[in-house]
Amino acid sequence: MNERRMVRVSKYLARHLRHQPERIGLTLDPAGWADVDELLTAAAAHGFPITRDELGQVVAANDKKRYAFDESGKRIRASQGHSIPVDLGLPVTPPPEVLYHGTVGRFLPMIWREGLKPMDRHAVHLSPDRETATRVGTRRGKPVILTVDAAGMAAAGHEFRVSANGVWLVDAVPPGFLTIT
Ligand code: HQG
Repeated sequence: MNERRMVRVSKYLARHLRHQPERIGLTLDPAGWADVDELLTAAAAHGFPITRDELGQVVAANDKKRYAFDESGKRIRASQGHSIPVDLGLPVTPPPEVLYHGTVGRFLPMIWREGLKPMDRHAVHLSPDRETATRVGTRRGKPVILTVDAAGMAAAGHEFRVSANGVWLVDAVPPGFLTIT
């Protein structure tokens, strides 16, 4: 499977496992799981056939480990990034002292005013290191890295969860916990 095909399949999965399962008649359970056979059948029926082997390769080799099978291998879900409501069932986890958020300058006036909001997703995504945050910010332009006082937020009662692929999730980050470095 070449890189181009890998990216195409990954984007197709993102669309239907995070955002619009109904577009191909797929139903996710409340934790975001789709039945693998149903997914492959629905994709083929909607003009985008994927083999079981390709699916396995995308799950295993995807650069960010965006997707995961359940223990039986019969179900698949996105590890994070949903816009549809899902309860991933992740436990509340004490975060590291600081986490990072990569964004771009044009969002800063709003961010200083209202903090980080989930926007179209169901959680704010934070990165454990600056390199990852830089990659996230670069998607939108010249990256600006914000440092989040995660320990301070946790002490103030904010709940953090970490996805299967290492993305830290929180409902919101008030401006008082943000600094630019
Ligand atoms: C910004 C990708 C104005 C925020 C990445 C971001 C990540 C505000 C954008 C994952 C704001 C939302 C998530 C406010 C936040 N006013 N702008 N109050 N609060 N923003 O894509 O964190 O490839 O939903 O800074 O690698 O960029 O999809 O979030 O620029 O892990 O797996 O609003 O998506 O992963 O954008 O990225 P997003 P994100 P995948």
